[in-house]
Amino acid sequence: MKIAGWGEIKRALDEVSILLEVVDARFPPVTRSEKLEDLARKRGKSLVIAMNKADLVPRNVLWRWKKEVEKERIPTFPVSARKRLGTLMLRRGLKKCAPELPAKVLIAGYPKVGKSSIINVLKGRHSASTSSVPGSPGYTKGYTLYRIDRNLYILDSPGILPVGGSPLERILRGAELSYLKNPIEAALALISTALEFDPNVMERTYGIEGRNPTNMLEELALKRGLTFKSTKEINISEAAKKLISDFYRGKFSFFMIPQKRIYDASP
Ligand SMILES: Nc1nc2c(ncn2[C@@H]2O[C@H](COP(=O)(O)OP(=O)(O)O)[C@@H](O)[C@H]2O)c(=O)[nH]1
Ligand SMILES: [Mg+2]
Repeated sequence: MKIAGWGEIKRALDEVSILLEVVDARFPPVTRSEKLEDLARKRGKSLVIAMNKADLVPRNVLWRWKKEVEKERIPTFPVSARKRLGTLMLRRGLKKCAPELPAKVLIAGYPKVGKSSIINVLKGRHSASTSSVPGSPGYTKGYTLYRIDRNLYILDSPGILPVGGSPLERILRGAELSYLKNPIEAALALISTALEFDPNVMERTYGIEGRNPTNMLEELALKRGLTFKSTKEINISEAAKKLISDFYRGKFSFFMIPQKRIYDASP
């Protein structure tokens, strides 16, 4: 998928009155983009956060995150596009934040947070099919404007936010596997952070016990028969990729809790 340039995002922001930032409810602080939020703020746009994948986080933790983010006076809505939960509240919240109606909203966020899924739920089965933005001069090519109802329109960007940060942050932000320079380092960071928030996650997912991420990754390679053909030595790099792709598919999952040391921001 194409990476959106910041210039393109700025032009899209100029077309709307609200930015709907979609974050992952399991890792709200890591999946917020400070740069994106700053751009909206500087342009005087309202910011609303949707914490998607709320089905993967216990309700009390969701409410604690919501309270935490709302300390910054940012309206925050836990939603689950998959379970169709919270989307009515989100729709109402967006209209409440609108300086005038009908309102246009730019939806943005890191890859795989569920932007497309949210649009699908919001526009509903019976709504008109998607249309390209008609030749209005300011619009960036490839953007699609969805009509949610007579007072609400959502603008979707064809590109994804550039993913940066530490190897762990890149994974939590949904970077493509091929963009990870060192999958082993990234997988080890993922395991140790996951264990910190959920000591049983490796046992539950793979039946692997222990506390040492390196040993656990080796055991995963052994269990899955991931070895080099020639030498029969275990292939840790393949085990790392397997773990990361399991994480992307939701097979390996955990969530963060406010106030605990949030994550290891190692380079
Ligand atoms: N568990 C869960 N998974 C979701 C939810 N919303 C989206 N997903 C999954 O997350 C992945 C990325 O979703 P997508 O809408 O394509 O994300 P986008 O890249 O931000 O547009 C897909 O596999 C979805 O099925 C949700 O509310 N809960
Ligand atoms: Mg999408």
